[in-house]
This record gives sequence, structure tokens and C-alpha cells, in this order.
Amino acid sequence: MTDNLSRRQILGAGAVLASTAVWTPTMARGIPEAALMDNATTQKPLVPTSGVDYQPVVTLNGWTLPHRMNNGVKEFHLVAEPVEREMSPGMMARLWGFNGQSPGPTIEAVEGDRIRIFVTNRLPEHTAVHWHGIILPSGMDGVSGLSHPPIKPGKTFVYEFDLVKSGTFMYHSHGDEMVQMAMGMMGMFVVHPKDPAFMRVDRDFLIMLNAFDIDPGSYMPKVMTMTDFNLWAWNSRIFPGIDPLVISKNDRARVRVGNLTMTNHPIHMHGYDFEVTCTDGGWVPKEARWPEVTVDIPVGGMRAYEFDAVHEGDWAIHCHKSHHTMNAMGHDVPTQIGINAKSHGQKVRRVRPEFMPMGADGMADMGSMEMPLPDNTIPMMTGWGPFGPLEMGGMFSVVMVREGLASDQYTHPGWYKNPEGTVAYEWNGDLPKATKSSSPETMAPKKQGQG
Ligand SMILES: [Cu+2]
Repeated sequence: MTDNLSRRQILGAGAVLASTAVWTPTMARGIPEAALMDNATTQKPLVPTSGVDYQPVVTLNGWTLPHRMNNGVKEFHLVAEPVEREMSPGMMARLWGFNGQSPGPTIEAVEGDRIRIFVTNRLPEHTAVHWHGIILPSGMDGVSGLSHPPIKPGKTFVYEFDLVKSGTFMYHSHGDEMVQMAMGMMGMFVVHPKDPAFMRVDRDFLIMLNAFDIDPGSYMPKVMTMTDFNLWAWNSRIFPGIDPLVISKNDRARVRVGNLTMTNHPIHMHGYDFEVTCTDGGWVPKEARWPEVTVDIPVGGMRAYEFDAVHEGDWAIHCHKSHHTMNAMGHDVPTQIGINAKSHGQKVRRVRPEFMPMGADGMADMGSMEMPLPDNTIPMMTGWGPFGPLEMGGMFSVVMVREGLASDQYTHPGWYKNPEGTVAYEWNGDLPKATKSSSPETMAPKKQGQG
């Protein structure tokens, strides 16, 4: 392995891409075992046991694919197959993915590695896997029909290339792409720098933005949906099913966010400002970074940002498109703020007896309402915090920064205990005379018993 690494260093990246023939004799060992994951628990980072040292990533509600070394080559085995994914406790989705889950397992390797990825197709139709953002030979790029023939059901293809640069990349299906992406065939691909000190952080989180259109009460995504998705997910999970980002105070933290949905997502993190340090094109030089509190992740793009976790607390992190922090919803519910729901409801019920007036005082009631839902459906606005209902869904989680956590603790540390005098409180003194609103049409109707 040492010989091969130094050979690559001497030849440089351009020459490496042409050196495939050197590796062909290593194929004698057969195909590596395909690891399988049967649940959506966030797995502890997979610490490297040999070779270059690096801080492994934590995929929220996900895992990293183990590899084996074969004569200096890192070998992985992905199996494209139908999977059952728990999107949140109480909701299962029937998706297509890799090795038992959607998204597929995260692939982690090191700059300079030679890798060999076996892809076995257990789907009912052909597929191909594209390595999004990775510099590689054209025939390894994974576009069905362009780079190589489609991988037919039951067949296994081998992708093999050198990782010539570090960064955050993705992989996804590039055969019958619209259907297979809508079904969840995607994953993240992290290449760590060969210099263990370069861009090193203490905690490194991974989020794949994906979206599904699954009708309430059903299990299968509607694959012909173009833009009107109803489940906005991180790693095929929706809040309250998304684990928190747990960080020990003063740790240097990185969050890598890839977007394989059909729209952009402005990811906003409370309590901090941060710097974008990496795109899927590469690392951003220090002098070119600027401070942000929201980072827009373009379609088909990745942004990684970093911060020093100096502010203790529970900090919301979410997509700032507010309909992306809601679960499957009735998009056709009319705005009823200001309507006298009682008399209006009685009139509508004469023609539609099942009608229930919603939202005359806003929609916040939906967060705590005990409403009968179809099976396999998560409420539109849900989740509980230490002070009441969170009224969130979809792309939402919490960054939890605590003093003195063990370096390998990623589980919920309990809600933040705010120091005395640092929580917003109710005013119980006199109130000034209210100024009359100039637009009474937007005010909620007076409730019985109110002045
Ligand atoms: Cu969004």
C-alpha cells in the first residue's frame, strides 16, 4: 500500500486516473460482504482502525458503510434494494435505498485512497450509481447509458477509482432517475483530507436533504410528483423523528448539508453565526469565507459550515421555508383567520357533514390537538419541548450544546437548564391602553365571554 501511495504522489492526479490496470490482479478475493442496517438510530462514528487518522462523521439517523482492505484498495459493497424506512416513530415508508435503509449508508474514505465499490441491483428495474462531485474517470461516473450499460436487476457492477481530492460529495441513482430519486436512492460520500490536521473538527454532522410525496395513510411515495412534495426530510426522517445535533461546549463543529430535493433549502441555525467552509466543489479558502446565520443549499449542491460551540443551550436548526417544517398537510385548507368559524361551520356542514372549521385564530391549535389521523401518518405540526408543543415537523431539529460531554456522546443530553433570570417571562404589571388596530379584518373574532 505504501508503494502504491507514494507512486500516486509522484505521478500526480492526472496520471492516477489512467492507472487502473495496476489494480486488476487484486480481484481474486471475491465480493465483500454487504453490511445491512435495519433501523434508523444514529450510529456512533466509525473510527478508522488503520491508515490515515481522521475525525469520522455522524450521519443523523444514519450510519457509515464498513469497508475491507484488499491489497491496498478500500472495498465497499452497496446493494440497491426496496427498503422500509421509519421516517418518524409511527410512520413507515416503503422506499428504495441501499443496504436496508434510505438514504444509503455514508461512504467515508481518505484523499489518495484507491476505492472499489461493488453495486448489486436488487430492484425490479435497472439502475446505475452516480458519484456526485467526485473527480473520476468518465466510465466510472455512473450515468446509465452514457458512462456504462445499465445495471440490470440481479447484476453487480464494479466502480473503481482514486480519490484525488477531499470534501463532501453525494451518490445517487442515475437510471430512471426521477422515479429512483423520488423513491429515496441517495447517500453521502465523505473524503477526509490526507493531512489529519487539515480542517479538523471535533464533531462533524451529515445531513442529506430529501423530499417525498406520501399521501397521509399510505406508505409509498408518488413517483410522478414534480415539485409538490409533502414530506421534507433530513436523511429520510421528519421531525420529531430527527435526532438532535449534540455538541460539547467549545468543540469545533461542522455541519455538512447536501440537497437532492427539487428545491433549495435555506438552513437556519439559531444561537450562532458560522462560516461556510466547503462546497461540493472543494474547501473555501479562509480569506474567501463570510459570516452567515442561514445558508441556502442549492438543488444538487452541498454546503458545509463550521462554528465554535461556545454558546450553551438548545438551539433550533431548520429550513426557513415554513412549509418545510410541517408534515404531510392538506395544501387546500383555506385561510380562515378572522372568520366566525361557528356559524360558517354550521352552514358548510349542511352540504359536507364531515367538515371541521380550522384555523380561525391561526393554526397553532394544530400543534396540541388530539385529532384522529389516518394510520401511518404524523401530525402536521407536532413535537414537544420543555415548555410545550413545538408545532414543527419536516426539516427541524435541535442543536444541543452542553458543558463537559464525553467526546463520543451523541444521544439527547436532556433539555437545557437555563440559568436563573435568562428565560423570557410573562409581564404581570399594568398594561397601557391598547392602540386600536387600523385593519380589523385580520383580527380573530371575539370569543364568548371576552369583552
Ligand atoms: Cu426547505
